[in-house]
Amino acid sequence: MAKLFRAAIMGPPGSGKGTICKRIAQSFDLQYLSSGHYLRESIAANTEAGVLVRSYVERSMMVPDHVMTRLMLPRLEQLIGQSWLLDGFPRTLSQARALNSLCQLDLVISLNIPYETLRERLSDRWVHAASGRVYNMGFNPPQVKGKDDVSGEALIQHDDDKPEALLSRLRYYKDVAKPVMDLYKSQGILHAVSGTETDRIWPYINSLLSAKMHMQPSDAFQTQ
Ligand code: G5P
Repeated sequence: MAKLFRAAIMGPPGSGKGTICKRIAQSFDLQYLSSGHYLRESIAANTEAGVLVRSYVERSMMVPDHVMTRLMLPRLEQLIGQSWLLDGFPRTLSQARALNSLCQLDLVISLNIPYETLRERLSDRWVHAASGRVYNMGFNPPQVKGKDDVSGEALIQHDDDKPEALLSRLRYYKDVAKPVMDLYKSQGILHAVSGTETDRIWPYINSLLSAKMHMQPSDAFQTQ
């Protein structure tokens, strides 16, 4: 039977979850599921759920747990028998419990990035609204200032990336994430990674994943 590996990345807004997940997915050939991506997709589709979701995401509020689990769990159910990586889900204890009832994670990486770094990054972040492509004027700037590389359309900055909104998002993140991290710590699968630069954190995450994925099935993998 195939060896399976299931991992999740947690971290505050701007901690680099998306950037790191894309690197992991590419390097380790894992399916990559981003809660933010699926939320934006449902908003763009303008479904009943999308309209509801928009009212939360636009105000940078957490989407209710029952909406999130309904959005994410069916996608994971379709991936039974495959290895995957979750970005931004679970974020609350209720989401973590719902996920646990479907399957057991092998590894959870928590990104621990100082507030000042997050503030600097997000105030420099610009996005292409239609596709969700993200740029950072210092780290990964667009080829033409203010324009999306693929469509050439204008980039925008989210209101919730401005400093006053960011501080309250980060406080809220800490409160909600703590019991989730406690749960994964008690299961022995939580690895916290601290740093200010994705390029410096990446080698550590790369070795961690390599070590976990090369363990014997009885040590690291489930076969479901
Ligand atoms: P998202 O889309 O999951 P957030 O707010 O959790 O949104 P965000 O802001 O997208 O996460 P990230 O993925 O952690 O951040 O980080 P990133 O986008 O890779 O990097 C941030 C910026 O820093 C980018 O510009 C990047 O280029 C740059 N960068 C990365 N590394 C470096 C570096 O080393 N140096 C520098 N200088 N720059 C760097 O969710 C959106 C909304 O959906 C809802 C919430 O409302 C959320 O706000 N939501 C949920 N609600 C409830 N439950 C859930 N499970 C939910 N999931 C999403």
